[in-house]
Amino acid sequence: MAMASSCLLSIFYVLPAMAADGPVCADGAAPSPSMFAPRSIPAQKILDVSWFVWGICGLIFLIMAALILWCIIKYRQRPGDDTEAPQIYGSNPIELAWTIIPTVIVFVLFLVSARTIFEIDHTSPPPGSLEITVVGHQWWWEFDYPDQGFVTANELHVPLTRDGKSVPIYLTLESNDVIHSFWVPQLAGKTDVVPNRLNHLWLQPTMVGTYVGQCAEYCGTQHANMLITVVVHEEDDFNEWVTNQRTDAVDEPGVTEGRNLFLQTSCINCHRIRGTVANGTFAPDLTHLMSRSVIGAGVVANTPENLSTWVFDPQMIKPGCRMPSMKLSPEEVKQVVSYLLTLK
Ligand code: HEC
Ligand SMILES: [Cu+2]
Repeated sequence: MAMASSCLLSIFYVLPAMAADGPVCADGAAPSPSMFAPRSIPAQKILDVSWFVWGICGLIFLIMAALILWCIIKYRQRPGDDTEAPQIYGSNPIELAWTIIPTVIVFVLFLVSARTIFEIDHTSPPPGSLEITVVGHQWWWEFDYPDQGFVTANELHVPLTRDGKSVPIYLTLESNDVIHSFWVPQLAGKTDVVPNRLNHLWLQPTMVGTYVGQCAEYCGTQHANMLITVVVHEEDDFNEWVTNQRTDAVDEPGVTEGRNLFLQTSCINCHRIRGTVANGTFAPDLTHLMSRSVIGAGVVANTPENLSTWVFDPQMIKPGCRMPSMKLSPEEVKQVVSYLLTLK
């Protein structure tokens, strides 16, 4: 039942982040939040077991529907026949059959599901894995790369291979506030993100590309705009991305006013920009803001216009989000945004 409903969900999911001219997979397919197009080892295993369950359930359905139809037709009331049908009380062979056969079927389903669960559930990182901590916040995602020494938001970047070998990605999921759920259907099963608890998720992509997902546990007003983008890179591109993320923000010339405004406003209490005094951890790390394609966890594309609207009043774009309008004048917004645009 749970499996059937999640399949339906994934078919009907609509993601605002999926622009028609957006990124594509290595095989040319547009990102789709469908578990029927797996691009990762655990997602493939989940699909395999779900086909198996669909198959058995489908077969039961066909047999039962055929039997019912046959009974309806064969034993229908004929004209002129008013006699009562024979009343049969109890039949041991029938009772046994409809107890034993379903028990065997359920047992087989149990064994097959349990095997898949054990294959997918890693309580410790598989050898050679890249470890990343995912922190759910109302209503955005924080991605910490402890071994690489940086933090980013909303866009998870991972390599396909390392030294020619496929890399397992081992996520540790934690929440900063309420229960969220991390779900990128093409890459792995849905896993809840629970306060005061560490959950783990293994994914191992099989194809370069961009994958979409979203928070799958109702977590407040902006739950629907808590989207996830996962970018799977070739090894070299990933290393380049990491090298860039590790650097501190550079002081570009020409944006001193905007920079000072940012550093003198309470932006710095919530946001971090490495290499400056801005040290907040309440909100997304902005050190490499412009390396991301979306803002507000996918609510809009990361364009200068959207950034201006956001800095002027984020509530216009994402009502209820945890960033207040900072009451900057249009001139100040322009200056701050020209500074933000240098955070490559
Ligand atoms: C009270 C804390 C707080 C303050 C102060 C604050 N922000 Fe934010 N900001 C947030 C939160 C929380 C988010 C994430 C909102 C979401 O996606 O739901 C955010 C998101 C952003 C984003 C989008 C980042 C991304 O990757 O999605 C930008 C840009 C931004 N803030 C700029 C600013 C600027 C500029 C200032 C100062 C003028 C500022 N913020 C002040 C809390 C704050
Ligand atoms: Cu959520």
